[in-house]
Amino acid sequence: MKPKVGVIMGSKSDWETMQLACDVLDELQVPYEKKVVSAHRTPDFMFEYAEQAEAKGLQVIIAGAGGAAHLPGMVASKTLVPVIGVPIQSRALKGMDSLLSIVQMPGGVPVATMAIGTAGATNAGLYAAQIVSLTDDKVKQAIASRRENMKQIALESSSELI
Ligand code: RP5
Repeated sequence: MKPKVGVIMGSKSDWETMQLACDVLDELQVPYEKKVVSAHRTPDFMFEYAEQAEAKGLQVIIAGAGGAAHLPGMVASKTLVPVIGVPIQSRALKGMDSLLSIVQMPGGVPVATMAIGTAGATNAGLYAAQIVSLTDDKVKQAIASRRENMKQIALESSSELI
């Protein structure tokens, strides 16, 4: 199936976090592709990827990066496909560097910035699926049943309090 979501990350070392976004997309049966695309190590490839995203049929791009995390913003500057940024939890500054690099976009070029680390990656997968679900009822149903499941688990967790 043709990918509807592009999951990109600045380095293979980001995969441990970014695989959580892919897990959600797998669970909700949203077709996606995943690639290492680096703003600093492969800048030409980054621009090519962004420029071709729409024609390839991507409806949304999830971009994870850490440290001087320029990937989401630079990709957003070269495409009208919505970009979701995931700040990777860096070792030196615990992801505050990544968060601030991604979230402080100048007015006019938006990036939907998620939380630092694993929660951000999971929510990026869900947010991307919600964008896809605007034109795909099967995905909408899958998201609704995931929410319902989460609600039941939370309600039942009261009985586990000791
Ligand atoms: C960023 O630099 C990547 O997104 C990664 O989070 C960080 C460190 O990359 P490696 O040195 O581990 O490849 O571009």
